[in-house]
Amino acid sequence: MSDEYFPTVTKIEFKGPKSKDPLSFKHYNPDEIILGKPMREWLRFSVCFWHTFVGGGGADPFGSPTYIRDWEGDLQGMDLALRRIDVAFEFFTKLGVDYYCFHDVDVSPEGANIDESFANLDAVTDYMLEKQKETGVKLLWSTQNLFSNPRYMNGGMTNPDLQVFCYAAAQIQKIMDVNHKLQGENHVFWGGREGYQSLLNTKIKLECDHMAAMYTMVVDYGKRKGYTAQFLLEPKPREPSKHQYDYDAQTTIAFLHEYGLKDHFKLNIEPNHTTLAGHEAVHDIVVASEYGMLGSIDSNTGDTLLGWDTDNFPMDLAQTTAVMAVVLEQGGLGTGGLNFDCKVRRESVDPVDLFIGHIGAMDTYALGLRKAAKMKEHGVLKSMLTERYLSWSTHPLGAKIEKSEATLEECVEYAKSQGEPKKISGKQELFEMIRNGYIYG
Ligand code: XUL
Ligand code: CO
Repeated sequence: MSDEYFPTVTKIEFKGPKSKDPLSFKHYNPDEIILGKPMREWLRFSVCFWHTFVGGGGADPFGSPTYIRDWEGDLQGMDLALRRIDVAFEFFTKLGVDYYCFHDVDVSPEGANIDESFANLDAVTDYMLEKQKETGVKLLWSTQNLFSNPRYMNGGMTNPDLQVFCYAAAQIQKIMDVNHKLQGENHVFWGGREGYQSLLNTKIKLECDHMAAMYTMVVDYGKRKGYTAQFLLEPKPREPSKHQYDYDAQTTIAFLHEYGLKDHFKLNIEPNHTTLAGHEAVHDIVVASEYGMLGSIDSNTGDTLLGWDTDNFPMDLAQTTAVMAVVLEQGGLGTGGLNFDCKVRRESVDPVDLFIGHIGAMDTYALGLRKAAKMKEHGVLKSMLTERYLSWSTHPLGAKIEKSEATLEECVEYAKSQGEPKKISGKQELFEMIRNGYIYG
């Protein structure tokens, strides 16, 4: 085996929109300045470890793994784990991303007991720290997997069994320590099994109380240890649970308010989770941003004909433009980023397909950024939106209502003084036409 795992791929370069080379960027030019910041800073791309280097190898409920990954050979346990780290850092470097993300169990094998699992994680993450220093690639976030091991079949933080809850606490505390060592910029909580399969055997409020209690302990431990990573909750309405408590952005924000946790958390929004919740793909990104809670994005897309979380690479320019418009409007993602929580299709078996998927998606986001920047510079859509709500700022009663200082009587008096409201067009088609002019023009 050569000492490179992707010997046919060299560093991916920006070659401009006319390039026909699939292993080149047509739109992503990392150091080009757009609206005052380099593209790489607006976009903060990250590769996820799980789908890219572990996953099920392309297995689905109807068939076995398909991917060709010769670097794995017959390796097992720690040998396989360390090999994957080498492969991953070669991939990050050749692709030219600044960040990556992982779950504890993605990068190191679980041992016979907690201590053995933690020792494995320590050893692998020590090696990851070396690779980070050698390559300059940084950790966007890490997270604890509280859903794959059978012990978590009834949930982690919301498990009816106290012993499992405490096991989850151990895993969370350990990943906090590891994340701190690797200078992770965020820490994600995704609760795939924090929900239920049947109302008959579930106490919903008690389970949510327990989950909130865990987060309160997490915040407290973080304070005591000088933990600087931003905590992020990742909403998803279902899959694998029938119902997941962090259903969508609004539900999750309400949960954080209810338990007094709002100031310690933001959200990591995944558009394919948003569509599973019955919203259009960018809905939760907009909601989270408007409430000042958009921390990071697991950028991917679903398939309109399949109802589940297919984690396709985002290749739709209208969608990436809409996402980047929100990111520009809030001045960037702060410590967050655009993490590709995506997998190549089961039929895309070649290692090089991993590059193609990421390059295609990075270019789609980069072009989306360029289009969104033009939209923002011209400001046409924004002024149309402002105009739609103008009545609220042109009459003093509007401001009074917004400050909760008005009475119902004042509203009635105003309604009577004005007579029947005029019909005012919502102009949706005009908004769409103008938006299309930027995307396809
Ligand atoms: C699952 C999902 C997770 C989280 C991290 O749908 O998105 O991979 O991003 O646990
Ligand atoms: Co995700």
